[in-house]
Amino acid sequence: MTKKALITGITGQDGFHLAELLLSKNYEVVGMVNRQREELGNSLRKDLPEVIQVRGDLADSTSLNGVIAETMPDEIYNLGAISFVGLSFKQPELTSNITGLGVLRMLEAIRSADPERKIRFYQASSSEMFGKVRETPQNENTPFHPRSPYGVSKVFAHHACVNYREAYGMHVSCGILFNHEGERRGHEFVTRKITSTIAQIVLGISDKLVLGNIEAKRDWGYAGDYVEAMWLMLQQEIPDDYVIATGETYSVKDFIETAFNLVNIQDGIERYVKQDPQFMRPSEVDLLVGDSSKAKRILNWTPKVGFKELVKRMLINDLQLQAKIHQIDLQDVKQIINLIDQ
Ligand code: F7E
Repeated sequence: MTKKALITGITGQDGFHLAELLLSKNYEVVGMVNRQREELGNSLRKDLPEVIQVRGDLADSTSLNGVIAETMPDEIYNLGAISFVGLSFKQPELTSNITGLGVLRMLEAIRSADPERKIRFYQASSSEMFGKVRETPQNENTPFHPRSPYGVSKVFAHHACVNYREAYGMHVSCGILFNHEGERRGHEFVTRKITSTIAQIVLGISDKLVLGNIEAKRDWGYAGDYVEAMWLMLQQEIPDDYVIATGETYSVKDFIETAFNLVNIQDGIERYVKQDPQFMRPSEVDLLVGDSSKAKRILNWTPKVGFKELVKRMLINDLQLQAKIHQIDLQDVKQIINLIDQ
């Protein structure tokens, strides 16, 4: 029988990768889109026309009740959130409402629509919950110490999920995902900002890369690998929480250096990187590195794309994209791409 999945945050990076994965497994995929993301919904319609789009908003419980009652999916993946940590400092209430309370609204909507507890629910928890880390590497038992309104909201949502699982016997699993990037990453996130700007520098369109704190270290994986873990979690009979990470950590500076090296630019940091306090955060997460051995043991999940390969993919994609936007002959760019791809 065809399974039906409902994805919130379908217009984001993970929504795309997950929808693609589920469609390849013959799921019927329903994506929830809110009014602000309608334009992105239209472009998703071109990329993945098989996805059925429904209107709904994590800020509005009436709409969530309606979407769940109408679709009655087998699986729900809650990827919708205000997910940019920097913005969460400027809009803490909005972030708490969507990223935190939105999850509670979702859980309540499922609880009343599905008394038989058939629906399986995935919550996108985040390594940002570890914040000022209490131990390294971080695993499922590491205490949380969030450092941003985003992290605080994710902790609230995570605890709400555990509580609904324990209190009402709901099939709720949380993936504590470390940073995951790729060709579809939003331009506000640091990896995409770096690869798209370096692509512009290579093509002579830009001459500086303006950033905040480049000493921060992250455990960076590939988004396409991470959505597989989400799906695996919901295939388990027993719901649980899992850390999803590569187990390797690199600084923002390492990411920049790797990207400059790939395009053969020497002293790229000294020549092009400028610091601007507007990109610094009032409180920073200095170091993240995850221990995903539980996911390996129980889900048989391991990441496939390593750090250098991730930078390569993002850089090649941005070179092609920038060439297209600025009407630069792709043949000229091919030489640089071949260099990166060696
Ligand atoms: O920042 C530093 C910044 O915004 C990474 C989200 O998906 O992963 C992501 O959160 C680091 C931070 O991601 C700039 O201060 C320096 O230390 O790319 P990011 P994030 O904050 O780690 C987690 C797992 C999530 O759950 C989130 O939703 O880079 N940094 N200069 C900068 N960051 C940005 N964005 N822009 C800069 O110019």
